[in-house]
Amino acid sequence: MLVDLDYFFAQCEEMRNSSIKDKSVVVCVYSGRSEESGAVSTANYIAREYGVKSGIPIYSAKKKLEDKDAVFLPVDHKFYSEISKKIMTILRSYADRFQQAGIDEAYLDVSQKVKGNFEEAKELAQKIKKEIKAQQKLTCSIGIGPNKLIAKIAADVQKPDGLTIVKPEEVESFLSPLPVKRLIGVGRKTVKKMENLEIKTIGDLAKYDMQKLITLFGKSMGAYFHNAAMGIDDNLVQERGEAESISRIHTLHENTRDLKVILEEADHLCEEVHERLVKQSLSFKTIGIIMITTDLNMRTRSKTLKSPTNDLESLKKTVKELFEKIINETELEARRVGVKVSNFVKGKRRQKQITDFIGIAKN
Ligand code: DCP
Ligand code: CA
Ligand code: CA
Repeated sequence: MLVDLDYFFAQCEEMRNSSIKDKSVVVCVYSGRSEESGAVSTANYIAREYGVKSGIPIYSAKKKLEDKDAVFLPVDHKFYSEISKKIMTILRSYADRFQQAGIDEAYLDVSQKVKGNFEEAKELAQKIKKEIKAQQKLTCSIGIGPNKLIAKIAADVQKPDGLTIVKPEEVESFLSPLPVKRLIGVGRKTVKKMENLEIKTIGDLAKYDMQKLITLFGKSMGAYFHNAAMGIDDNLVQERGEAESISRIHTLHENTRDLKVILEEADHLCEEVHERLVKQSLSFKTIGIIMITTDLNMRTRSKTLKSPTNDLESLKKTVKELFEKIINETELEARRVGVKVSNFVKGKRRQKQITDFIGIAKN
């Protein structure tokens, strides 16, 4: 799930001084150049009804609220950070895995806690909302989905004080009518570009030919847009300080170009890396090798698989391929060799889908 506090800075101000609750509250970043120069950081929902929102100039917010009962306050980051910290502590206690994603939002992987049951996840979310309300007097909006992408969009569709659950079988019907700008990475320019292609909704995008998207937006963005529109997202709820890759590197007994010697060592390294993966129940999509040659240059090669795996034999096989390649690309001997996996996915994977990434090899 994604938990996002409603109109956060402004709500903190309301909490601190409940007498402003029924007015328009506008939190401002004053630039100091003149009395009114600067921009709106955020506003409560009353002010939003008059068109006041993050990013607009303060003078324009003042104009919109000219004859309304409104309060303009300067940002107080220190105060919001303290509240944020307290809320994050509460949220963390409810999650199997936790990732703060901003001052007022966090991803909670609760899959194990609710045993994959969305009804139970909903109850858990209600409990979380209640606790935040009781402890900090703040409301939040929560989105629940089969992955981070869906959870984030779900949290955004119903605000404030919302709770939106999107079960796996509802992903398509949930996403398809939404405008493409709901997807992370689809900014104003991309919206324009897509509009010219008659792509307005996420459903339009999902139906659009992936190869064409790749031609238009590049390999990685094209594939991302396609997958995102289908509701596919393999990203892990990433605990802070947790490794984004696992690697092992070893100095050879003597410098060599003998593939047999190198692969023997590489196999060991694969086994060590694999052991750590199993312990953390992680699957990976990207496999890399490292070779430090006698000139002390570090050379790397990597390959991204079509779908995640945690299979030792696949790891060894790809590592072998990559070393065969790299050895042919230099005259020098290897001094140290390494194996690295990244692009993690938690636990067992769903069945492969035709829409999965095409394998991409890069250096
Ligand atoms: N913020 C900011 N400038 C922006 C956007 C946000 O200073 N352009 C600050 C103020 C917000 C906080 O970050 O309160 C959190 O941002 P959100 O995007 O989550 O927006 P809000 O919490 O204000 O509103 P919402 O209820 O839509 O989540
Ligand atoms: Ca928010
Ligand atoms: Ca936010």
